Amino acid sequence: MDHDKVRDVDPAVADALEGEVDRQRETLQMIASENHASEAVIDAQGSALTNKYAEGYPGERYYGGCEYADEVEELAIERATELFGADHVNVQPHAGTQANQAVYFAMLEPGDKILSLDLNHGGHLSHGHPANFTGQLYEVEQYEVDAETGYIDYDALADHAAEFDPDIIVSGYSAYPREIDFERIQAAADDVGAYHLADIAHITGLVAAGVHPSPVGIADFVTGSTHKTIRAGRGGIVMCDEEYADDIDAAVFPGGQGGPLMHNVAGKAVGFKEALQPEFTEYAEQTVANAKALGESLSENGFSLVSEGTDNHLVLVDLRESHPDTSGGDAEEALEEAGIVLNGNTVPGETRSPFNPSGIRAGTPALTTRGFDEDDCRKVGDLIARVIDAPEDEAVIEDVRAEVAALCDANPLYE
Ligand code: DSN
Repeated sequence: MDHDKVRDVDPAVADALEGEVDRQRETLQMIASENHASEAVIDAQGSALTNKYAEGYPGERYYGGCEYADEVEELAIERATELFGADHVNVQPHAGTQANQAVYFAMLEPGDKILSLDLNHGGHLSHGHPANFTGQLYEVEQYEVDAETGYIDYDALADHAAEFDPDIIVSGYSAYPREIDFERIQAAADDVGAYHLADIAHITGLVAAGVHPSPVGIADFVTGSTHKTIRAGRGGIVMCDEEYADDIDAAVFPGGQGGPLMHNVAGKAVGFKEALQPEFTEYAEQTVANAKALGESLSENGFSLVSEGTDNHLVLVDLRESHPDTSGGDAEEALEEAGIVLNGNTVPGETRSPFNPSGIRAGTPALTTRGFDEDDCRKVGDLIARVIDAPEDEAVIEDVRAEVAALCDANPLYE
């Protein structure tokens, strides 16, 4: 993967782009929301469609010259429809947050009520955080995971909904390692006449592959990102029943966005085609098996996992008991030095600042893309433990970095 044409014009940017490819090749990408898109997806995203304005929808654009933009968007829609089985799919949102924004803009008025999971318990900024437009435009209350088990307490959620009477309940999370029972959340929404938005950003690929139950056909609205567990390049999607299709389309464009990023829509089309292949199901199954193996290894090394394990692509480690003097930020920094890239993360009952929280979140989507299996992920768990047990020991860091390099060499990327 070279950047010769960039280099001819701008060597400084070419150096940075090539440095980034090497960084991804030579270190372990374990940020749970990241993955490695195929070169085909990257090629589509780097195409001449970046030049094209195509405001509107296929066959109804506000600009001429949209025949190929139409073709690409229709393919993306067709493939997403086949993957997820939704009545209606809009593939234009620039990201998951813009997909959520479209649902709120279509269905809510300012001041309406959102019930969603607290950020420290695994929620997302766009679900009502005060720093986000959702926290500023709407009245927000938040549910939590059970303090003992780390699982969503569906009865408490239903009680909270009965008390708060929200206009919309948001399910789907950014740092929740367990299967989500969309039917129970739908039942809580039905009881109070609220809409249900299932934001499957993290598990889009697992849902597409049938490895996690789908909210499509249960929740009123399903939003997702296209670059996490599904490898269709950066972006978002919204799905809904036909009855909401026009409202959602109008809320995406012109409601919240101008011209769609057609090069990214092309990436989505290619990535969705890849996800329709039988190998993608194997990939999604392996991603979950790898996360379970990673979790087991970390537990055996004395770490405490929120909910004691995982059903999906990520584990959330609470460092407070096992390593009270090491914050998630300290752990993130030492691990990065050793070639293991993940993020410090807040945990339920967080006692530190979100800038330097008490946990780390680790995911297996990217490792699985480059061919890691359960044995490799157990080994990665051991390496993480060695670093966090001695975050300031340069000899340990150096030794782990060499082992990371060997794992990377054995599982090459972008050859
Ligand atoms: N920033 C993403 C994550 O890391 O989970 C969510 O948008």
